[in-house]
Amino acid sequence: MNKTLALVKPDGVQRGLSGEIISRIEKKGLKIVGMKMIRMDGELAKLHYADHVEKPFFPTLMDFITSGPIIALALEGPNCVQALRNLMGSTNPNEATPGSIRGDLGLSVGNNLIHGSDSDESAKRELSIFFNENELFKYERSIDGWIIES
Ligand code: DAT
Ligand code: MG
Repeated sequence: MNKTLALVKPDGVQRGLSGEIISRIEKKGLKIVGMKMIRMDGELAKLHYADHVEKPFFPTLMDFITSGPIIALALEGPNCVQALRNLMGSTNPNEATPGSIRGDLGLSVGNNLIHGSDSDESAKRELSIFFNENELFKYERSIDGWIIES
Protein backbone atom coordinates (compact mmCIF):
# COMPACT_ATOMS: atom_id res chain seq x y z
CA MET A 1 0.00 0.00 0.00
CA ASN A 2 1.29 3.47 -0.87
CA LYS A 3 2.21 5.96 1.81
CA THR A 4 2.30 9.74 2.02
CA LEU A 5 3.57 12.42 4.40
CA ALA A 6 1.39 15.06 6.04
CA LEU A 7 2.64 17.85 8.30
CA VAL A 8 0.41 19.94 10.53
CA LYS A 9 2.37 23.17 10.14
CA PRO A 10 3.25 25.51 13.04
CA ASP A 11 0.12 27.64 12.47
CA GLY A 12 -2.10 24.55 12.78
CA VAL A 13 -0.46 23.55 16.06
CA GLN A 14 -0.53 27.13 17.45
CA ARG A 15 -4.18 27.64 16.51
CA GLY A 16 -5.25 24.43 18.22
CA LEU A 17 -6.30 22.91 14.90
CA SER A 18 -4.14 19.76 15.03
CA GLY A 19 -7.07 17.68 16.24
CA GLU A 20 -9.42 19.09 13.59
CA ILE A 21 -6.90 18.44 10.82
CA ILE A 22 -5.96 14.95 11.99
CA SER A 23 -9.64 14.16 12.48
CA ARG A 24 -10.39 15.03 8.84
CA ILE A 25 -7.55 12.74 7.74
CA GLU A 26 -8.87 9.90 9.89
CA LYS A 27 -12.48 10.40 8.80
CA LYS A 28 -11.40 10.18 5.16
CA GLY A 29 -10.20 6.68 5.94
CA LEU A 30 -6.46 7.22 5.64
CA LYS A 31 -4.55 5.08 8.13
CA ILE A 32 -2.04 6.78 10.43
CA VAL A 33 1.06 4.57 10.43
CA GLY A 34 3.44 7.06 12.06
CA MET A 35 3.11 10.28 14.03
CA LYS A 36 5.52 12.60 15.84
CA MET A 37 5.81 16.19 17.06
CA ILE A 38 9.07 17.85 16.14
CA ARG A 39 10.47 21.30 15.56
CA MET A 40 12.15 21.60 12.18
CA ASP A 41 15.50 23.36 12.00
CA GLY A 42 16.97 25.14 8.99
CA GLU A 43 18.80 22.07 7.79
CA LEU A 44 15.67 19.92 7.85
CA ALA A 45 13.66 22.69 6.16
CA LYS A 46 16.18 22.92 3.31
CA LEU A 47 16.12 19.15 2.87
CA HIS A 48 12.34 18.90 2.96
CA TYR A 49 11.74 21.92 0.69
CA ALA A 50 14.75 21.20 -1.57
CA ASP A 51 12.68 22.08 -4.69
CA HIS A 52 11.90 25.54 -3.30
CA VAL A 53 15.30 26.67 -1.99
CA GLU A 54 15.79 29.07 -4.93
CA LYS A 55 12.26 30.51 -4.83
CA PRO A 56 11.78 34.13 -3.69
CA PHE A 57 9.42 33.03 -0.89
CA PHE A 58 11.87 30.49 0.55
CA PRO A 59 13.26 32.70 3.38
CA THR A 60 9.70 33.42 4.58
CA LEU A 61 8.77 29.74 4.26
CA MET A 62 11.88 28.74 6.19
CA ASP A 63 11.15 31.21 9.04
CA PHE A 64 7.56 30.01 9.23
CA ILE A 65 8.14 26.27 9.11
CA THR A 66 10.86 26.46 11.80
CA SER A 67 8.87 28.87 14.02
CA GLY A 68 7.31 26.20 16.24
CA PRO A 69 6.56 22.52 16.55
CA ILE A 70 4.85 20.61 13.79
CA ILE A 71 3.14 17.22 13.75
CA ALA A 72 4.42 14.78 11.15
CA LEU A 73 2.10 12.01 10.01
CA ALA A 74 2.85 8.98 7.86
CA LEU A 75 -0.37 7.93 6.14
CA GLU A 76 -1.38 4.87 4.20
CA GLY A 77 -4.27 4.13 1.87
CA PRO A 78 -5.13 3.57 -1.79
CA ASN A 79 -4.20 6.68 -3.81
CA CYS A 80 -3.29 8.33 -0.51
CA VAL A 81 -1.13 11.05 -2.15
CA GLN A 82 -4.07 12.38 -4.17
CA ALA A 83 -6.56 11.74 -1.36
CA LEU A 84 -4.54 13.93 1.00
CA ARG A 85 -3.99 16.66 -1.61
CA ASN A 86 -7.77 16.75 -2.17
CA LEU A 87 -8.41 17.05 1.58
CA MET A 88 -5.83 19.89 1.80
CA GLY A 89 -7.12 22.03 -1.08
CA SER A 90 -5.07 24.40 -3.25
CA THR A 91 -1.81 25.88 -1.97
CA ASN A 92 -3.35 29.35 -1.62
CA PRO A 93 -6.23 29.12 0.90
CA ASN A 94 -7.98 31.93 -1.01
CA GLU A 95 -8.23 29.60 -4.00
CA ALA A 96 -8.90 26.41 -2.03
CA THR A 97 -12.46 25.16 -2.25
CA PRO A 98 -14.71 25.28 0.81
CA GLY A 99 -14.76 21.84 2.39
CA SER A 100 -10.99 21.50 2.13
CA ILE A 101 -8.69 22.09 5.11
CA ARG A 102 -7.07 25.18 3.58
CA GLY A 103 -10.37 26.39 2.12
CA ASP A 104 -12.16 26.15 5.46
CA LEU A 105 -9.43 27.13 7.89
CA GLY A 106 -6.87 29.41 6.20
CA LEU A 107 -6.53 32.88 4.68
CA SER A 108 -2.91 33.25 3.52
CA VAL A 109 -0.59 31.23 1.32
CA GLY A 110 2.26 31.43 3.82
CA ASN A 111 0.08 30.09 6.65
CA ASN A 112 -1.69 27.25 4.94
CA LEU A 113 -1.83 24.80 7.83
CA ILE A 114 -0.83 21.53 6.23
CA HIS A 115 1.77 19.94 4.00
CA GLY A 116 1.14 16.88 1.87
CA SER A 117 3.53 15.14 -0.52
CA ASP A 118 2.72 15.83 -4.18
CA SER A 119 3.70 12.47 -5.74
CA ASP A 120 4.60 8.92 -4.74
CA GLU A 121 8.23 9.79 -5.42
CA SER A 122 8.24 12.86 -3.14
CA ALA A 123 6.29 10.91 -0.52
CA LYS A 124 9.07 8.30 -0.36
CA ARG A 125 11.76 10.97 -0.15
CA GLU A 126 9.93 13.09 2.43
CA LEU A 127 8.89 10.15 4.64
CA SER A 128 12.53 9.09 4.87
CA ILE A 129 13.41 12.59 6.15
CA PHE A 130 10.90 12.47 9.01
CA PHE A 131 10.64 8.78 9.91
CA ASN A 132 12.95 5.85 10.44
CA GLU A 133 11.64 2.54 9.12
CA ASN A 134 11.10 1.29 12.71
CA GLU A 135 8.83 4.28 13.45
CA LEU A 136 6.32 3.18 10.82
CA PHE A 137 3.68 0.72 12.04
CA LYS A 138 2.15 -2.20 10.19
CA TYR A 139 -1.28 -3.01 11.59
CA GLU A 140 -4.75 -3.99 10.43
CA ARG A 141 -7.91 -2.05 11.25
CA SER A 142 -11.03 -4.15 11.54
CA ILE A 143 -12.96 -1.43 9.62
CA ASP A 144 -10.63 -1.57 6.59
CA GLY A 145 -13.09 -3.79 4.71
CA TRP A 146 -15.68 -0.98 5.00
CA ILE A 147 -13.27 1.63 3.64
CA ILE A 148 -11.06 -0.11 1.11
CA GLU A 149 -12.50 -2.13 -1.80
CA SER A 150 -10.76 -5.46 -2.17
P1 DAT B 1 1.99 22.87 -1.51
O1 DAT B 1 2.25 23.08 -0.03
O2 DAT B 1 0.53 23.04 -1.84
O3 DAT B 1 2.56 21.58 -2.03
P2 DAT B 1 4.22 24.19 -2.82
O4 DAT B 1 4.95 22.90 -2.71
O5 DAT B 1 4.14 24.83 -4.18
O6 DAT B 1 2.72 24.07 -2.28
O7 DAT B 1 4.88 25.27 -1.84
C1 DAT B 1 5.32 24.90 -0.56
C2 DAT B 1 4.91 25.95 0.43
O8 DAT B 1 5.55 27.18 0.14
C3 DAT B 1 3.40 26.28 0.40
O9 DAT B 1 2.65 25.38 1.17
C4 DAT B 1 3.38 27.67 0.94
C5 DAT B 1 4.67 28.26 0.41
N1 DAT B 1 4.43 28.99 -0.86
C6 DAT B 1 4.21 28.44 -2.07
N2 DAT B 1 4.03 29.39 -3.01
C7 DAT B 1 4.13 30.56 -2.34
C8 DAT B 1 4.04 31.94 -2.75
N3 DAT B 1 3.81 32.28 -4.03
N4 DAT B 1 4.20 32.88 -1.80
C9 DAT B 1 4.44 32.55 -0.51
N5 DAT B 1 4.55 31.28 -0.06
C10 DAT B 1 4.40 30.31 -0.97
MG1 MG C 1 4.52 20.96 -2.25
